[in-house]
Amino acid sequence: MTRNEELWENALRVIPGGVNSPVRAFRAVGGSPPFLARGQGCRVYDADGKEYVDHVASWGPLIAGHAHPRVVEAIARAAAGGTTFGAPTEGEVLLANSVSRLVPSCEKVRLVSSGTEATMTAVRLARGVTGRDRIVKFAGCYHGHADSFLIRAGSGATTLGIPDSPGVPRALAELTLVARYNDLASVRALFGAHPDGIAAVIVEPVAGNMGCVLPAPGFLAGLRELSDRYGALLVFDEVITGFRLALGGAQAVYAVRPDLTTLGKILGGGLPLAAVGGKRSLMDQLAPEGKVYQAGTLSGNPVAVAAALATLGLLEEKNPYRDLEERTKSLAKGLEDAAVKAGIPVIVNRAGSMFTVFFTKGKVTDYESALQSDTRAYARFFHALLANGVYFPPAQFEVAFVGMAHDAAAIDRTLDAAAKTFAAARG
Ligand code: KE4
Repeated sequence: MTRNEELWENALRVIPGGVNSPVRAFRAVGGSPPFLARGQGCRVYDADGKEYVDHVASWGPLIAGHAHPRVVEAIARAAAGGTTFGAPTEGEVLLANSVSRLVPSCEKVRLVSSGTEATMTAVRLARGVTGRDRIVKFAGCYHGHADSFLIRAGSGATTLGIPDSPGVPRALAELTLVARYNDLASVRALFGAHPDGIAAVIVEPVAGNMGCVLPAPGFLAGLRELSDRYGALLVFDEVITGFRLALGGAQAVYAVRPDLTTLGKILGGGLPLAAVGGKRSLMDQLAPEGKVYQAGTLSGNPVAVAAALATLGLLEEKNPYRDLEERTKSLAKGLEDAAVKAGIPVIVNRAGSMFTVFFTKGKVTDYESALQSDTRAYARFFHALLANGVYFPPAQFEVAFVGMAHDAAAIDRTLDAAAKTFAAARG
């Protein structure tokens, strides 16, 4: 029995599904996951010592790669001075100022420990400020696992076939209205039905949780206009796209300014840290300044803040976005060319350095079209890459990433593995 198999058997006995987050369990692709023991740059190593080029990047945070020396050093230095105080620290002020400078719509920032906490806070704040109860989300978008979001949710909820989770009270679920991504008419209809009842529209400005789906021209601006017309807040969930697509996130790329923004993943540099930010007039409604309550023992944790400051410092200094765009564009084209050569229907959707290989013929522009993908073909693709030392997301409805540490040798290995995989699939 390999070490991976031993660990898996033990994990299944003591952890639900053997994992601490469902998408890690390989349910969508079959088989059992390797236990990762170490990461360095763009490579990870499993419990049996096998090396993989990592395109999961812990589902997005590791734009600077695994164990970046400057991040590790910042963490070690912070930890040596104490790991948490439950009191204000200088680092939190420095980080809030950096976020506000890089994402100007975030005039004020509240730090939390996960993307779910950030989106949960944003929706409670919107409801508290507007006095309205309904929210609009989009089928296939995933905003973490707070009750109001587990309605037609993407990511692991779709992967596991539970986009509407048991345990969410019907009375609450009914307050989440679901629109179709890239379909402004579906949003207009919901506002028409509830002209004074919608507190917020929450959207992934580039979707990552139905696989990568880009906003159609005018879609985000249309949401801005509708939200303004009906007095709802526009919330950009930039937990994936924040600091991924640009230093200013998707809102900088698409030049649409939301009322509230949620950030996470890259912001924490690999440690548990996320944030909600927005207009001063809105953020000051949060306790203790305002009455909308929100709290967290480890919110703004000094070690996580140190990782965040080191990561944002790296991104500002290196400004890797043009290079990441070019390298990811070239990888995406190589993957598509290899599939076409083998006669396999594949569409690669890409935004910056996030992308998804969809096994489908038609364009993927929303949840319905994403669900047309051949998830069994994706599973075969995934395992063939894994066997060749390339680690892709273990689910069709996720995004893969290229980071600063993906060197030419890593990209070549991914392309070679994909070409071999497609050729073998052609038979
Ligand atoms: P967390 O609570 O997992 O930190 O963040 C929730 C969240 C919020 N918003 C967006 C746009 C997100 O993508 C996420 C989390 N993403 C998934 C993967 N697509 C996290 C991986 C997992 O669930 O283990």
